[in-house]
Amino acid sequence: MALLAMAFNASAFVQTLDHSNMATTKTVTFEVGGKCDMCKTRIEKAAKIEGVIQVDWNRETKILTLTYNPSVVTSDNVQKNIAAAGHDTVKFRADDKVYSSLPACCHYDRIN
Ligand SMILES: [Cu+2]
Repeated sequence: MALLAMAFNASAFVQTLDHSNMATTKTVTFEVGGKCDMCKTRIEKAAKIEGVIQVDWNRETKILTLTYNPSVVTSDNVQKNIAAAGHDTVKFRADDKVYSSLPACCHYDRIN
């Protein structure tokens, strides 16, 4: 029983570290083209690559807030992955073919 409690506490501790160690995380914001809630899901899924801690895309402002570990991943890596999913970012333009294959409701105004 004591052993079980210890194992449980240990995993909770690791999780806390991931989110509170500010020295190793960086938060940036940048614009990402998108339109609806489907876009939000797609953008945030594409942004969640290794080293990304938290991601939130605001449908109204088109601003993505990204918290990541800069020793694992860069903002450019994340932006490239978002563009590959069909969404323009400030730095990378999505492939026209991928953009065209998005559902009609997702055809946002291109920003790049
Ligand atoms: Cu959409």
